[in-house]
Amino acid sequence: MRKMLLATTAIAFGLSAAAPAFAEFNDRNIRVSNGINEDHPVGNGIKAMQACLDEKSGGKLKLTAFWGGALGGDLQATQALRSGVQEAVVTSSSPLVGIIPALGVFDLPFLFASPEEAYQVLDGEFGDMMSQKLEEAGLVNLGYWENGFRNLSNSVRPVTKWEDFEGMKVRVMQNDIFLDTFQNLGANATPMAFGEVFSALETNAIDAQENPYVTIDTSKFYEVQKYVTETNHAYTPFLFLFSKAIFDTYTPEEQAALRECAIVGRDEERKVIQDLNKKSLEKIKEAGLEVNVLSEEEQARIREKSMVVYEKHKATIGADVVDGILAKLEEIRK
Ligand code: TF8
Repeated sequence: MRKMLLATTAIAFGLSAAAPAFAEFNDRNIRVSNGINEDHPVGNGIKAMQACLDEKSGGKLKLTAFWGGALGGDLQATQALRSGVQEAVVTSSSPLVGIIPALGVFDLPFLFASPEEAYQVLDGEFGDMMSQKLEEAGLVNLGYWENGFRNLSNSVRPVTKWEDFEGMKVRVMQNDIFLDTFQNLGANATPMAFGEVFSALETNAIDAQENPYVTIDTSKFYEVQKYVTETNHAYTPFLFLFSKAIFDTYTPEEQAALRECAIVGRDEERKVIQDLNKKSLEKIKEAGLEVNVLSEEEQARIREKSMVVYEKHKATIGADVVDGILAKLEEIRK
């Protein structure tokens, strides 16, 4: 009897030890909305994130990515997260300033001077502080992925100095800081959702747009543009946002896996961008576009002319936020 009991205990014990190691994980289908296309480095990031999730959750946490704005534009998708009807989005911070004005700090012209500098600010305390504000708006920021340094493309003339912007119809994101930056340079700036940009360029409803090389490449803007100028006028981050309403229903293990794997994905995405940037520029040139790099002198003139935008938007962004990031950058640059 005693022997039998022992044996049963051993079996029960053995069973529980062999019980699924992923009991803390439920089958989850996580829809991730993207405005850009799958061949953008975000695609590589999502793959790396999925591999990490597979390992941690035994295949239970599944990302299903949607591309090319199939689930709506950045803003629309973000609102779907806030109301708890969609899980995730990879979005630029810029179209979200109507929800969280402080995010406008990243739109200030010529704020960051290098990707490394941006990573230090975004992956550190300052980035955490902004994530806190996002959380208050119902959005869990799983990490700062990269959109990157933005350059100008247009169909009318080479831009080599700020005077060349005069009267140019430039599409800007739905964001007053970008609007003012280009208005201030003499352009006729038009806010527009990303999904409308290609056809607006194609029909000449607008002359110009500004985005990183990898986007000019993967969204095929080079097919409908003639000139590119490396302006590096702003570095915009991507946010990997999760619906807080949905996130809060997940187990702590699921939440931790998502947070950790989003960082694995981020690192892969940033790495691929660095490589693709050069290849995209080559592709743009091969497509026959004329590429200009602003001289240091012209870059300095544009930067100086753009500084009025900082003062104009400081109160809306929050003086503490603007002063905070400038102090941090000063510290990094020492
Ligand atoms: C823009 C942004 C976009 C991204 C993308 C739609 O120009 O840079 O490329 O936010 O997700 O609107």
